[in-house]
Amino acid sequence: MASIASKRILRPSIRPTFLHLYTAPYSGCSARVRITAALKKIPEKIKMEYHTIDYRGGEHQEEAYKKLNPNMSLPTLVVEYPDGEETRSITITQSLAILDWLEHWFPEPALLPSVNEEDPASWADRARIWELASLVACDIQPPQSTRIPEED
Ligand SMILES: N[C@@H](CCC(=O)N[C@@H](CS)C(=O)NCC(=O)O)C(=O)O
Repeated sequence: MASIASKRILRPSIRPTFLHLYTAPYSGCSARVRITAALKKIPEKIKMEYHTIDYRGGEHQEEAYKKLNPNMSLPTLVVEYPDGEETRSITITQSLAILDWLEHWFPEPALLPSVNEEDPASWADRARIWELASLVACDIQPPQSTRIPEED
């Protein structure tokens, strides 16, 4: 009798095939994604194209970019993957979400220390990285953004 496992229809594995990273030279949020891509040597592992947006010239507020990222912020990552004969894509905004996606698909070298359940110091180490990343991305950078109007 055939086992249940042998009856399972396995899909061919779907993997990302092309990354488009939209960044700007003076954007710190973009820089952390570019630095991560360089650290993980991602352009050597997958086709990748960098698209430089003229942030100071307001290109991130133009319709073409707004369609990609309605928040009109940088960075944005577009991931292409095959689906049968078609090429589909997903779009990821927010630098920390992009870093998390890159960490999953390109785990080496790791951005986050792994947690050893026997070792509370390792719990703290991983949390510390999230604290620092959140401090910059959520507490420090937003007030500096030109998207937030200055008080009169
Ligand atoms: N929390 C967002 C912040 C994105 C953000 O504010 N990016 C800046 C550049 S560092 C931006 O695009 N600002 C647009 C503007 O000021 O109009 C992230 O981490 O991606």
